[in-house]
Amino acid sequence: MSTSSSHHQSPTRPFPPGFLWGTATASYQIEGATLADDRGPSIWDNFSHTPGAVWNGDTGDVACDHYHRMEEDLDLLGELGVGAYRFSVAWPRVQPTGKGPANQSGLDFYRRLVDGLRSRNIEPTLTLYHWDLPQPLEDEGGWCERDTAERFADYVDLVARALGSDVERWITLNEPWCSSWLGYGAGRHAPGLKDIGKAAAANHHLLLAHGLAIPILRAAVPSAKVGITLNLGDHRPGSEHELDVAAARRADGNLNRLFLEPIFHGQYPQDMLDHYDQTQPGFSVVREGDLELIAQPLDFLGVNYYFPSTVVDTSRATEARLAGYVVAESEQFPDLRVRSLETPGRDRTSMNWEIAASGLTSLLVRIRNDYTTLPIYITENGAAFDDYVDPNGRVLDHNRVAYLQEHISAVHDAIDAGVNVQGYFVWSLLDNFEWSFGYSRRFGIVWVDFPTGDRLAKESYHWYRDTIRSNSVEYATSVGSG
Ligand code: IFM
Repeated sequence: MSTSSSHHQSPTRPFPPGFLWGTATASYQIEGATLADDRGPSIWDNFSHTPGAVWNGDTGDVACDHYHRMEEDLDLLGELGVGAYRFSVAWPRVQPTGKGPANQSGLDFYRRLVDGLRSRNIEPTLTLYHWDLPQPLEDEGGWCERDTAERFADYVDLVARALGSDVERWITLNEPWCSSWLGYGAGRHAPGLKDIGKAAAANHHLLLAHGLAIPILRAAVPSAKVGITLNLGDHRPGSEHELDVAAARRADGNLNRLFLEPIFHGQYPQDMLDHYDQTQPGFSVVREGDLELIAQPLDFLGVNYYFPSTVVDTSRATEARLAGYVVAESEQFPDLRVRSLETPGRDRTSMNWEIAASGLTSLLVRIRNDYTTLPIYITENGAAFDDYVDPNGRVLDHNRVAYLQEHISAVHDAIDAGVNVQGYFVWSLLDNFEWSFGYSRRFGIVWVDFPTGDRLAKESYHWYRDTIRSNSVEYATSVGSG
């Protein structure tokens, strides 16, 4: 592509040798073929077919049809030159009802994918759960029930035995905060419940599932590198007022500390336990010994970062408006008396997420200072923009290139500060099903023409290929890094 060389004229910052570059996707968002080869229904099939749940009534029925176009997608990865590819396995392909023996044709699909990656020298990074819970398990209470964690452990055993040492890195869960708090608390994700007590119970049972899976993975695949991927954020108070500082602490407690503290310190944060004390079942589902399971040693931490948040206490919304902010409802934290602020004029993505790469650096430094010195992989980072194919048949997504450059540079800042970051995965390889936003938000570095499924590499794909080749990034000087 003609534009690619011009990106590398400014001074560059080399990454350590062996730094792992990758891209990420997830099963329900790209595969389609939801009825193929005896796959069972998942909570996202049900939810997306519920009128009003997803923008435009979009579903994952066809998605990017990756199930049938895997070879083409493998070639895109090969030409990109990534060292690793992060994908997820759909539990209902492996166990159509969430229980019982493996469905061999489901496992065969992932075997072909793993072999296709290895033959291109791309390390498979496998996420075991990226939100597509088998619907029959939800019918029995889903993540509110302890039994679902036990069922997850059985499923992990089947996948680990089938794919074993051909998979380098294993990620137990993707973003358990979304599964629990968006799925059972805010009702914005499957299964669409709005029950804070259930969300808290789901939070714990997801972490328990992670804890139960670790020894199973280690037994089945002694060489396995095991980790978990969390979506973490950087919460800033909108003012120095004590109520706003406390609101930022509550948001941080819910999104970050409810996951980081049990995993790395073997305990739930007391302020959050106090906050959810009256909700039922809430954290009363925690049993003796659970936290020891959850806090078992890991080999790495996966961090997904997209945007920072500025928040105030609900009672201080008027003051925030007077200070020039736009005050938004905070659907993410329905019970926390928190409002999100938007600073007019700040660059935002088409998700309306503020662009501020410095939040990634400060988050990584904080993880190192407060939680762990384990290797960190940025298992997702990227941006949705209103892309289009221009009359010359190209997608010139300069805004995505700028976003990626700033954030990769922010990763470099963290490495310079001594944080042990060993890899970075762009979300996403392909435009795909963006959950409740359907196909209206494009995160890919490859354009997908829905519904024909044709792929077209965007400018950001070529830019990322050059970045991987040079193992370096330009100094970020542009907007949005404040
Ligand atoms: O598309 C999602 C992904 O499934 C999980 N992390 C955030 C992405 C963008 O919203």
